[in-house]
Amino acid sequence: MLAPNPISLLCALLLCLPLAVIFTTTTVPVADNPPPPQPFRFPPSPRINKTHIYKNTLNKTRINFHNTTKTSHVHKLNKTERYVKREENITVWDEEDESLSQLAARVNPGTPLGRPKKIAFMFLTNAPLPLAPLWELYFSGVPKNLYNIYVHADPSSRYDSPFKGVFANRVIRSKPTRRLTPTLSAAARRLISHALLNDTGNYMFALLSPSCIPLHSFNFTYRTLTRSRRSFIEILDHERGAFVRWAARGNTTMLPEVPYSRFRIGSQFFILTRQHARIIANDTRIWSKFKLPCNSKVPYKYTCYPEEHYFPTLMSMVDPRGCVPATLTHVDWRGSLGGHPRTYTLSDVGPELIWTFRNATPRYGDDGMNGSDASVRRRGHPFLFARKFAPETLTGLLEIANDVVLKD
Ligand SMILES: *[C@@H]1O[C@H](CO)[C@@H](O)[C@H](O)[C@H]1NC(C)=O
Ligand SMILES: *[C@@H]1O[C@H](CO)[C@@H](O)[C@H](O)[C@H]1NC(C)=O
Ligand SMILES: *[C@@H]1O[C@H](CO)[C@@H](O)[C@H](O)[C@H]1NC(C)=O
Ligand SMILES: *[C@@H]1O[C@H](CO)[C@@H](O)[C@H](O)[C@H]1NC(C)=O
Ligand SMILES: *[C@@H]1O[C@H](CO)[C@@H](O)[C@H](O)[C@H]1NC(C)=O
Ligand SMILES: *[C@@H]1O[C@H](CO)[C@@H](O)[C@H](O)[C@H]1NC(C)=O
Ligand SMILES: *[C@@H]1O[C@H](CO)[C@@H](O)[C@H](O)[C@H]1NC(C)=O
Ligand SMILES: *[C@@H]1O[C@H](CO)[C@@H](O)[C@H](O)[C@H]1NC(C)=O
Ligand SMILES: *[C@@H]1O[C@H](CO)[C@@H](O)[C@H](O)[C@H]1NC(C)=O
Ligand SMILES: CC(=O)N[C@H]1CO[C@H](CO)[C@@H](O)[C@@H]1O
Repeated sequence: MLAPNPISLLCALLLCLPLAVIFTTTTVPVADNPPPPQPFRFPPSPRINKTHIYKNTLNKTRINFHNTTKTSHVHKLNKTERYVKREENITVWDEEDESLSQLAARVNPGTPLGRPKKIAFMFLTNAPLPLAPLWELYFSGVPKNLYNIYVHADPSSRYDSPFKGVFANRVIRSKPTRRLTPTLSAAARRLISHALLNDTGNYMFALLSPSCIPLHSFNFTYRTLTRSRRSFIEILDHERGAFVRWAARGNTTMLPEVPYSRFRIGSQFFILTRQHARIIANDTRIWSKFKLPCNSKVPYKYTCYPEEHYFPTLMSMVDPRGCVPATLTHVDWRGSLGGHPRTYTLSDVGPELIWTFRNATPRYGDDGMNGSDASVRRRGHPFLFARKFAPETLTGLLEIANDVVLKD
């Protein structure tokens, strides 16, 4: 399944996409005593001139869409060669990423008063966005000052046509991404940094994949997110297999920054407040562990999903109460295969499927509260997105878009 056939978009799509959280609640023994949570506060923002560092980054992002896989066209590589090429050392996080990140950490923590808050839609992809026409409908007629779109597009993938419409010129400077490596979390951090630096109006930061669909109108989602002061990020403790995931880089490597008792697991697809986006951009301590490569031996090799570990662990350490510990991106892990959740095909698509997602309730994890808190009783947040939808579902989704998918 990992054979990197650049011709097959579907295959490319599957490759990038995540990843198994094993949703079972078996208790795992706690390894040690957790240190007290780190204090959570911002120093005053220094006045910085970001122009000279930031100016050049968005513009270098233009992907040479037709030339990226040139070598593989000239020499027809066999399967082994393609595999080796894919696995060549790829950059996880370099100095450029780090300076951008540090710059982003210093942006204003608040959005400007008197102007509407914006939602940053951050698409993490290694394929053209097959469901783009549905997203076009989603954004059509929406005032441009209510949202921004950012795309991280793996430059080693092939893109037959450039991103168009609302996605045109929204590709950030991107680097290769691979499953089972920290490159997916690095890409998400890169998106966060860009979104922080690009617009002080960005209030919520939603991570999406090319197989995600919206489940409500833009208006509904906008209202839900701009009224929240908390992030939506799944934070699960005591997941089955957590120890192996934690120990994937060696069973003492994460220490002392990330003791096993502080390790958390959750869906890659989060929606973060500006404050939390800034914390992630500023973090070097916890990232220094999660960006390390995993042990290439079984079983560690196949438990290397830092994008499902780094963000929940960091948020749980710095500000659990600032998080609703659930993802608002619906997914079905029943009958998952090879670390991939259920992928809906054209025959699955219909009004009932959308209604089922809307009636479902998120699974709430660990937010450092005891269950007696009022905010816990008020739970029952709506799913705003769902995955995974195969490219072929587009026609079915467009048919029901106006009457079901985008109608509240
Ligand atoms: C910021 O830096 C750029 C390039 O170094 C310079 O042209 C610009 O004048 C500076 N702006 C401020 C407000 O200092
Ligand atoms: C591909 O690259 C060549 C040079 O390497 C350039 O001349 C050509 O214009 C490029 N094609 C496209 C479509 O960018
Ligand atoms: C692929 O190419 C490599 C080196 O060119 C060669 O050693 C290997 O035997 C080839 N594999 C197959 C399956 O043809
Ligand atoms: C990848 O990096 C390792 C360690 O830095 C090195 O030993 C290896 O030769 C590199 N592989 C390639 C294909 O560059
Ligand atoms: C944000 O991105 C848009 C589109 O690339 C660009 O026009 C705008 O100048 C950027 N804003 C800043 C502050 O970089
Ligand atoms: C969104 O809501 C605004 C006012 O609340 C309305 O003017 C606009 O038509 C709505 N857009 C859609 C697509 O429903
Ligand atoms: C950690 O790894 C070492 C060597 O790989 C092993 O001997 C030890 O039992 C492991 N400890 C735990 C707690 O798994
Ligand atoms: C960034 O992290 C450093 C420690 O690594 C901390 O001293 C500083 O206050 C943080 N800044 C922000 C804006 O969170
Ligand atoms: C949760 O409950 C335990 C005992 O029931 C108590 O010691 C602890 O302080 C509580 N934690 C919070 C965050 O309220
Ligand atoms: C100097 C430069 O190349 N500017 C370009 C940066 O990117 C925007 C949008 O892609 C272009 O409009 C600018 O011309």
